[in-house]
Amino acid sequence: MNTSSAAANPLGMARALPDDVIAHLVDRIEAAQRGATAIAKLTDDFPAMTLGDAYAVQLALLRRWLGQGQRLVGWKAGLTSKAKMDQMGVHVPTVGFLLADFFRPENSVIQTHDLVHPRVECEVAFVTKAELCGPDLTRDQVLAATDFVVPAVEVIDSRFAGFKFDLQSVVADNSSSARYVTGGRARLPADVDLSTLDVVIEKNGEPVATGTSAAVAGHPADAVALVVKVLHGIGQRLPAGSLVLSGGITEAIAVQPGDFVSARFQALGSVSMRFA
Ligand code: OOG
Ligand code: MG
Repeated sequence: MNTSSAAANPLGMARALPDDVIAHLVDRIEAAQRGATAIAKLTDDFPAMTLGDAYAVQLALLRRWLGQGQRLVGWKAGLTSKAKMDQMGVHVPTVGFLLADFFRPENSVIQTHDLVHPRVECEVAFVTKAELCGPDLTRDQVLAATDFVVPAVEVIDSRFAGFKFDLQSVVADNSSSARYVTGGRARLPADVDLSTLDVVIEKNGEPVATGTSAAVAGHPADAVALVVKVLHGIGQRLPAGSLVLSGGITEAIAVQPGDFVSARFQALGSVSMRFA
């Protein structure tokens, strides 16, 4: 990836805050993520913060993690469905990075002591086989560059008190990324109609949310194109072999220690986990 400081000054996304304030905000976010502590949203103290500043914080945080030996495995779309946008009160899609450390295997026990207030959401995940870049990829270009799709559950965890934030704050907080679980059945994109997959999230055996994959940007591949477009705006490309989470299809569901969660995807099988 391009991690030069030029990339931290996103193309077309004006910056308002000076570099020392960006560095201070990276410290705040890193401390909240490491300590699993809720903090006030960043715009409370820095109301002039722009979306460009927010992505500068996110990319600086990524550089920091990579410098500590973490590995980037891909990117996620945030707030690509109406259900998610309405739940969070933020109506602009975002991106966040995915580190190898965020991964948890299917059917594993996910600890909550190192999370603030986790929520689960079900998403179609893409694994790419060719580089994707640019501001206006088509659905077909995304599908042609897709190696396979696989069902996923993302465990999001806002570091902001009450899980309440605005666009700038959530982007700086890496779009609430925390954990993700892939599982079920991997399929070739040509073998499934990705626009009409029904999904159900079950918690402790009860259905708690239902939706259909068209909810994310009209088609999950369009959500991937959106991710690539935002990446283009912040000077990044999506390399071959990336994992992309295309965004929560339904509203996110809060989980507590002891909860058993299973997300069932039409044609893709299910992804289950327990929280402790
Ligand atoms: C922001 C992250 C949203 C999704 O799939 O929409 C997200 C949040 O809701 O905390 O990951
Ligand atoms: Mg998500």
